[in-house]
Amino acid sequence: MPTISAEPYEFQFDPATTALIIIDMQRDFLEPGGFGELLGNDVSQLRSAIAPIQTVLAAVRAAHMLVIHTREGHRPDLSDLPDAKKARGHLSCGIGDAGPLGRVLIRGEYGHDIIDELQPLPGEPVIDKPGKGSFHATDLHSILANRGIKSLIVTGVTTEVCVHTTVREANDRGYECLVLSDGVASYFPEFQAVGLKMIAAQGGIFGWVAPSANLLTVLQHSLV
Ligand code: TIU
Repeated sequence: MPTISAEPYEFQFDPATTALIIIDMQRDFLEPGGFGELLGNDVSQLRSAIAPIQTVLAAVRAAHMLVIHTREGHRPDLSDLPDAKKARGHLSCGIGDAGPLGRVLIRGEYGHDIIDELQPLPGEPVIDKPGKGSFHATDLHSILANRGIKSLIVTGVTTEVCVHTTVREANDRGYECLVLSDGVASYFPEFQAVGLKMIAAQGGIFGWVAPSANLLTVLQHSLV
């Protein structure tokens, strides 16, 4: 079984039962004018995750492993948008409103889609999720179960919001999660650091953490 050097101890996985999940690498979070910037964030903070995810994505595709993409967003009629989420932050331009990248966080809009660098290939499932977690109100668990997936390699944004929520949901559903420390990013450097610590602390209370290089070394060897 391939074994990756990780915190708090080695992560063992079978590529046939492991999926890469790329969480919410959308223009709305990474590009100026999107939801992330409208919330008051410096969106340039998230760009560090792009290159590591690109490299991992290529290696995982070459290993014929399952790749899952997620996008946070809502139906154009806002029927899946809780009042509490719409109201949060008292934004003058918030979810559903017309913004520089189209209607903010709305499915089908330019800002809602995945950044050019990480566009899905045909056949790779894209999970449209209304919440922060990737399991809530989606068919992700069903798709993973039907493919016999037991472990997740987790990347995307933001570390302490959608990545954490998804890892916590996955952990309670019995998945083993390896979070790639350079493949996730936060608008807040201190949240990035402590968010990663919180996953691997207490013997791996939510999962494992490792830099993408540790995964790449193992994938390259297991392909030879
Ligand atoms: N605001 C923030 O940090 N994140 C989100 O709203 N969504 C995700 O993390 N995808």
